[in-house]
Amino acid sequence: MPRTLTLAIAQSGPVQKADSREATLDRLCVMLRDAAQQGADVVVFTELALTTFFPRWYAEDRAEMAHWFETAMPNPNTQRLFDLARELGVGFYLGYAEQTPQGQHFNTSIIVDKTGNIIGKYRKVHLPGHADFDPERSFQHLEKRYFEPGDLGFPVWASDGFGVPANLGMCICNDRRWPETFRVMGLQSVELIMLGYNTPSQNSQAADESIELRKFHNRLTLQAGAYQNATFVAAAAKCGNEDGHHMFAESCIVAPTGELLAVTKTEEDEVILAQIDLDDTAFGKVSVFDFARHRRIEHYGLITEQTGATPPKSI
Ligand code: ING
Repeated sequence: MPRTLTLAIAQSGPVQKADSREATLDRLCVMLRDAAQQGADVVVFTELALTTFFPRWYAEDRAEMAHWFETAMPNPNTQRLFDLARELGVGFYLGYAEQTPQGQHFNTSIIVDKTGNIIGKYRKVHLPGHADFDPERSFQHLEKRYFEPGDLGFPVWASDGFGVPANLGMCICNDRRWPETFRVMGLQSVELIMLGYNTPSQNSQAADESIELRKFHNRLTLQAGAYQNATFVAAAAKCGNEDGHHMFAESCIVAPTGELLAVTKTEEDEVILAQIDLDDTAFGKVSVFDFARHRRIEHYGLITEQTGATPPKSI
């Protein structure tokens, strides 16, 4: 019995610093409705989908950034997204800035099933950039200033919350650059990894790095992660020009073979869809990436024994 799903990406165009949460929520609801009308079972929104990418802005006092964070989820502003999704019978992935009751701050995402229940939560583990103002950079990337590293690991949920039994995983943006992200979920038999990203078109430390190279790195990481773990990957960008800072798009849905199934064409709010069969993840998991048969963990110790690279042993 095939396990088909209609998977949608809801790519967000730019969200300006001055844009209200309400206006941004309106845009997400429009895309949710559009995706549902095209038959979507699940919609993947982006990283920090409710606000501008505020880690580009420096604040000496972190308390000045508090208004970018959600202290509850759902909350009075986002409840209507949950209600609409339940009414339309669509599940979704949503990225947002989380402030916990204990006062911790995370770059967070959730999976919500078709009845509006939160299946799972993920907190971004790999925080790029820096914690202090860096005058050497052409722009700031202060995720290490405003967020703590995620403390939930890389869970995978066995759920039929999207209408068919599926092993669901999540990550966020920079996580996709680290193969460990995908492999830890691959070792939990993940079949669909959802993520959002806000990726600047420029390298703040290397002005000569082309946007084409940065877009290549995006596809490379997503396609490799999908192929090497025999899983679907769905990645939703926030893109376009936010207050003079450009981020590229190319949101995409990747097959377990690593092939691109759908890619966005604009740098605006855009919905793309693909009909997928989660059973298509099975062949890779029992052949080239049959981990139990092929992996040799006795040789992998360095991956978790050390954090940074060390010089090679001298012969
Ligand atoms: N953004 C970027 C990303 O990982 C980045 C930061 C870009 C890091 C390019 C390294 C190279 O896509 C976020 N939000 O992580």
